[in-house]
Amino acid sequence: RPARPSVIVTRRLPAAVEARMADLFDASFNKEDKPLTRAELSDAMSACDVFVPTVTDTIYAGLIRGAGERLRLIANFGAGTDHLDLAAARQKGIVVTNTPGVLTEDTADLVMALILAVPRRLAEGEKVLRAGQWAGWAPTGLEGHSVTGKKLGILGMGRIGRAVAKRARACGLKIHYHNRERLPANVERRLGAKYWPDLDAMLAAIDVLTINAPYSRETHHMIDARRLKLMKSDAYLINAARGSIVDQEALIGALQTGTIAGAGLDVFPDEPNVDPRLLRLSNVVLLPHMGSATFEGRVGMGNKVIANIRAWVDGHRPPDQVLEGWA
Ligand code: 8YV
Repeated sequence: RPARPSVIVTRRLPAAVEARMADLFDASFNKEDKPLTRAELSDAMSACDVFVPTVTDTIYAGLIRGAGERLRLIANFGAGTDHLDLAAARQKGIVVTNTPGVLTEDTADLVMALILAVPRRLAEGEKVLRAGQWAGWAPTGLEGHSVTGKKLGILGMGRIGRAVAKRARACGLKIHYHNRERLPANVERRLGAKYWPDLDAMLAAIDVLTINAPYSRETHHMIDARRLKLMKSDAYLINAARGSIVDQEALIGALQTGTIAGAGLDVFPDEPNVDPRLLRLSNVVLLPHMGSATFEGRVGMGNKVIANIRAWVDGHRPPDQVLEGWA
């Protein structure tokens, strides 16, 4: 392993992170800070020891197979690894790392903000005010729905799901969850969380659903037309995980016809394209994938990338090595 590996980062990172990286490694960054084309990805992956992609780079199996033998580590800047073909990386003996943990609280804050913003119609209210259409206080003006006392269903009870549970509990919501595995009893007690082994049954019982699961073959379109119909007509859906966990066509239909009451979306199946039908709906709050978009979060993610590369250079197992099938 080279003591000073050549590292290619596909985007720009916070200045302090770039400076540290340039100090430690032979690092280069994408001055234009826009997603690389497939051909540019291919060139970059053959010209470095360590490749640092982000969620805007789809690293297909073919790109990994075609990369030069030099590439030994893909140190993803981000927690989700669904844009990387882990099986192909493993086949080639390329180590993959990610940046979990440092974006948990910020992402949970954004989810909590959406859980409050959608039922309370905050985005609609701001739009009215900015448009100069606020005629003054009225007893039933912009009447939303209470959050306190409602049942929150958390789909995916990993780090982010648990951090959402803590916040939601403080806001008076009752915590329900569905997860591949049940949490230990003491964790359930601490979070006051009720486990539902059957997702369908949970969907029928809750008032707000938040999706906090990784995207994979198993979670693709996990929330589809059938499951949306199981939800109460006054229930809300929040998604700050990955757009394709929800069947977007089915969601748009459900929002248009009142199958559910509203949605808060920070992620979309084909980012940055947002279906224009969503833009026309007033019962949705739409955000441009900003769950972990804080200065502290991005510096934390950058430092994790650096720690993973340094461990690899020193011949240790990187702290955030991703195993196939797990994010
Ligand atoms: C990141 C995310 O901003 O970490 C993730 O999985 O979805 C985002 O919070 C993005 O992935 C950076 O690559």
